[in-house]
Amino acid sequence: MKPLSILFYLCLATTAFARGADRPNILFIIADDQSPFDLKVYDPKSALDTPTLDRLAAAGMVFDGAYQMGAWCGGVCTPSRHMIMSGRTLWHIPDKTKPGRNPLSADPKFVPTELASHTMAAVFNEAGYDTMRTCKRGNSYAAANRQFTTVRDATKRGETDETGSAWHAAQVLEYLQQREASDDRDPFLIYFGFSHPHDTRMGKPELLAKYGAVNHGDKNRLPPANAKQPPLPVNYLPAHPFDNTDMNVRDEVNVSGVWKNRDERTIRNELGREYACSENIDIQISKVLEKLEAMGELDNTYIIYTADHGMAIGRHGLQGKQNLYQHTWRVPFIAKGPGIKPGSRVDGNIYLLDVLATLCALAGVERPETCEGNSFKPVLMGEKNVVRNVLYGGYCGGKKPGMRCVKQGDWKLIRYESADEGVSQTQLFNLAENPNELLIQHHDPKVTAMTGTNPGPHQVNLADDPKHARKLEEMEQQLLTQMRLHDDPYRFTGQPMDAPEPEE
Ligand SMILES: [Ca+2]
Ligand SMILES: [Ca+2]
Repeated sequence: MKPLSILFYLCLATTAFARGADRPNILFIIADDQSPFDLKVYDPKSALDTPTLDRLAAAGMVFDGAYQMGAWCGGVCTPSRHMIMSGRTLWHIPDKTKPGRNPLSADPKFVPTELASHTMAAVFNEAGYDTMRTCKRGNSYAAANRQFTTVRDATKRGETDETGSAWHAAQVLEYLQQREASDDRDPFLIYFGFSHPHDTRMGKPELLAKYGAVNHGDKNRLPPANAKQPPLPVNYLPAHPFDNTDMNVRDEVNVSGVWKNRDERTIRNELGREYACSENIDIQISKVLEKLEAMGELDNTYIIYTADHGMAIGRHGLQGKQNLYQHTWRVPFIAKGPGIKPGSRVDGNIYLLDVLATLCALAGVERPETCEGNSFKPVLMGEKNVVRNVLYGGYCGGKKPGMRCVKQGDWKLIRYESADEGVSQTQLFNLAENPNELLIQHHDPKVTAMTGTNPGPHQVNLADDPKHARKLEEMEQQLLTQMRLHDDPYRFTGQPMDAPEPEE
């Protein structure tokens, strides 16, 4: 290379470095325990008001196919947050306990040692980003969280600004204030997490009143009925029709305000509390977005809104997050930023574990070798609709092998099995025709009288319908393929115990 051209490249490099401020900022917002179907962008009939998220969706892209891959423990948050931080799949992540509840967690063939130094904040620190986080404590990935340069974590589920969601927003606002005061132009990555609407859902009084709910804490009585409460979900059931392998997990039996109750008053009150907490989150997000706008940094910031997993609260007779129905397996996912077409909507077929690879691609940062996710930047840029065709989910926080699901196109298979209890159930749904995964129990006149739904004859579990025997077989095969691909250490009855090389 001639001296002149070296000088030219040096100048270019210096310019690129000086223009570090042009690299996009990232604001990653994550709620704790929120079903996508709570939000108007996913259910226009929902009573929940989230004007900030509605505006974000109108200015950005809404994903109809965003999923979290699952959990090997009842605290679904824990593996979900490990997958987000590391970009690794369900059986390839560590656990906070030893021995890990993921049977592969101690095997370096599956889980790299020193993984934390290749997680989100470590990667962006290395690239010259300023990294900051606020979120709940506990059921998280502590070693990855510590990598953020600024950490303001605390669990805030109270009914006041100091003890609730406003506290998390205050941490971000203070951080931005300091950034402004010091004229810091480095790009930032802010992980803006909330502790709500995870229970205990202590709503603020004015928002509870709006949704007709009370912070119910008396196990010996039911909360008052109130016409302002959100209606029962369309797929509400008074009980789950069978043992799903983890019916006695804490979320199903011991959440304050719900416990084992599935009556209309309890469920509608709890939904009101969930909505009160979620609207408060929306209000807090608006403060941060306004601040970014006032600082002139909003347009150069990629904003992602999501949740660590969905939630049942009465849907299918369940209360918690320990299931693989769409309301719980899916997550809300909205993205806005440079190059993203306003008002766009895609399937995406993404997992939360794809976020790290995507943020790296958006920021022009090299992704760590340990990251297994697919970048969905091509989806954000309008070049593609999906990043994969088949989706896999697993849950085994209770009995083993537990629950698994697979989705391809409109078809979804869920299997439930507990060898000890003799549980063995299979569900097959066509989600285009039965998007709420209605079962025969949803057709009971006592149930339809409560929900006001009028299910069609085909809106049932199709697994035992001989017309769909071939589809069932195809989906069973697809499930096995996905279990092999992801090194799922368990097998269901009828599946070979082999361990072939993962397919390309
Ligand atoms: Ca959670
Ligand atoms: Ca800085």
